[in-house]
Amino acid sequence: MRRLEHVYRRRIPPEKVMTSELARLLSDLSREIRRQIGILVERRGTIALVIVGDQKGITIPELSRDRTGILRLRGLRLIHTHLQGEPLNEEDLTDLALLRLDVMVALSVRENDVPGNVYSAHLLPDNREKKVWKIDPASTLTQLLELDFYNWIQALEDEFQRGQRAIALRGAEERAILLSVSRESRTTLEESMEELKELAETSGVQVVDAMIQRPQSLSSATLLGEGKLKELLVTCLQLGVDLIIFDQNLTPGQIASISDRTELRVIDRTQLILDIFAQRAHTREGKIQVELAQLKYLLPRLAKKTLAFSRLTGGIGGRGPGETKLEIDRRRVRERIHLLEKELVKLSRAREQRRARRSKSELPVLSIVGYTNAGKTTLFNLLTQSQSHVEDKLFATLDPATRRWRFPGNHEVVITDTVGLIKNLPKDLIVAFRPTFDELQESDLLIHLVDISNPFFEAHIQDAEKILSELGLDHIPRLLVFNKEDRLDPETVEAVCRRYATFSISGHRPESLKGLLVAIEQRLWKGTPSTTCPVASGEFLEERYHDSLRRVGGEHGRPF
Ligand SMILES: Nc1nc2c(ncn2[C@@H]2O[C@H](COP(=O)(O)OP(=O)(O)OP(=O)(O)O)[C@@H](O)[C@H]2O)c(=O)[nH]1
Ligand SMILES: [Mg+2]
Repeated sequence: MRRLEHVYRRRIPPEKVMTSELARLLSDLSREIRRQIGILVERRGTIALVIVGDQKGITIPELSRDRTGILRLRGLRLIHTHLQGEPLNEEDLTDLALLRLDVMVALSVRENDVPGNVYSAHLLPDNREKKVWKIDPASTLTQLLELDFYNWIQALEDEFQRGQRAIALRGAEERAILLSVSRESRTTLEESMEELKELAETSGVQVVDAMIQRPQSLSSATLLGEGKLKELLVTCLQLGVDLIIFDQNLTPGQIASISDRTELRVIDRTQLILDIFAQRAHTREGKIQVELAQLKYLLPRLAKKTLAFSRLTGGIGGRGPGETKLEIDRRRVRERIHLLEKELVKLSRAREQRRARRSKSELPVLSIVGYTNAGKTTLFNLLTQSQSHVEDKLFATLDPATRRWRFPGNHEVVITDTVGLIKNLPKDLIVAFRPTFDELQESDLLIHLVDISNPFFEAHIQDAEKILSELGLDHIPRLLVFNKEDRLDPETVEAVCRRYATFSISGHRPESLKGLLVAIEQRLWKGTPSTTCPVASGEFLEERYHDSLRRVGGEHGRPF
């Protein structure tokens, strides 16, 4: 014990990996106790830790996690003994990667007193072959001692940083690697990944890489197997990224174990969507709803006290609506949830009154629903000549807008623009936005708008229908309408419309709305069965429609 303790007093000159005296000492001690012995050495040559293992290996205890933002090598190297002269094994390489060690060295202990082969490996900067580490050929202690360690490690660090810089920085945005791990079909995963990219970009994240993994079996703890986890970490190190966004929703335990193993920040699809909502909520009610959803999502995950969340206080995932930061303390989270819920009840009373006022007027209510980015707000603006915010991003609209609109023949309706739908809409979000969605219950007609130019529009129709029925809205008459017809050739549009027995419009061309106006009028005032499809045929295009289109919006588009 005393001799082992004395190892701490040794010092290695900064320009050397090791000294021959120390190598000899470790080897002798190892042979005597028949156990591996390892030392963790700092850059300046002091010995941070002496570890005694067993015959086959050593276990490195939890290291301090002082990190300063960017991911880099830890500045520690591990030098340890191997009793049988065996080369570096899988566990050694795992430690090298997961702990981001400067270098991993194994010294063979031989019976005849002289240390035998020396094995070493180090991590590699970004490279074309996508290699993670380099295992050096077996060498001798003398060769190892010849290495100018100080300059070698500086050069390696420089190369890492060059690799990180090679990805152009777009402002102060966050950079992330997207990851999808599932047994589903590759096309499904690719489709979903495309959407995740859009979501990430919408929330202001620069996507540096996107990986899809379809393992034979899923590891319940980390989803990814050990080997993939290592690769992921080294890729992050090579690219200078410390944020991973999973396309799958992770359990609290999975988030905890992945981020504990890798020290990366890990967020999942739900958190990303919540983050976008947090950035976009503008009204008081919207902000409260989003914060409530975030806190409810966070609460069970706080039980696992992990880095994942302690690190999230700043950036994505830890962003509350407006400039607020999400609270990390469980008790305070509970109190806050309670407070927000009370406020929501108050606000929903006001909403109730507004709704009562509206229903007294007995005007039919028309709501535009559909997948996010379908063009709902564009159509709403066109019809009501409003200036609601339109953007080629997901979830441009969070706060539903409502306007009164006069139809041809003096009919009046109330039109509502709504929050976009998306597959796997987080449960907490649906609960929080319940009052908003509940308002849709008052609708007399839902216009289900679909972006026909989106390659995945069929899945979008299904996803939207599924959510509508989950929200208990499937009893309301629905009109499926394809939007953005201007983006495809007319034949394709026609074929799709025929298949779905409906028609198409373009929110960018007012003259394309005739069929829609006819259809709405028939549904709302003439009781036409909802299965037939009134395609805008010549006979419908009476003067009054032309007239009404000229007046689209006009003085009738006032807030209601
Ligand atoms: N080419 C073309 N683009 C359209 C059409 N309608 C809308 N867009 C564009 O599609 C994008 C999304 O439009 P929005 O009206 O914000 O879509 P939304 O359904 O309200 O989206 P969220 O509120 O985010 O759910 C914008 O860039 C619009 O300019 C159309 O008919 N043709
Ligand atoms: Mg919108």
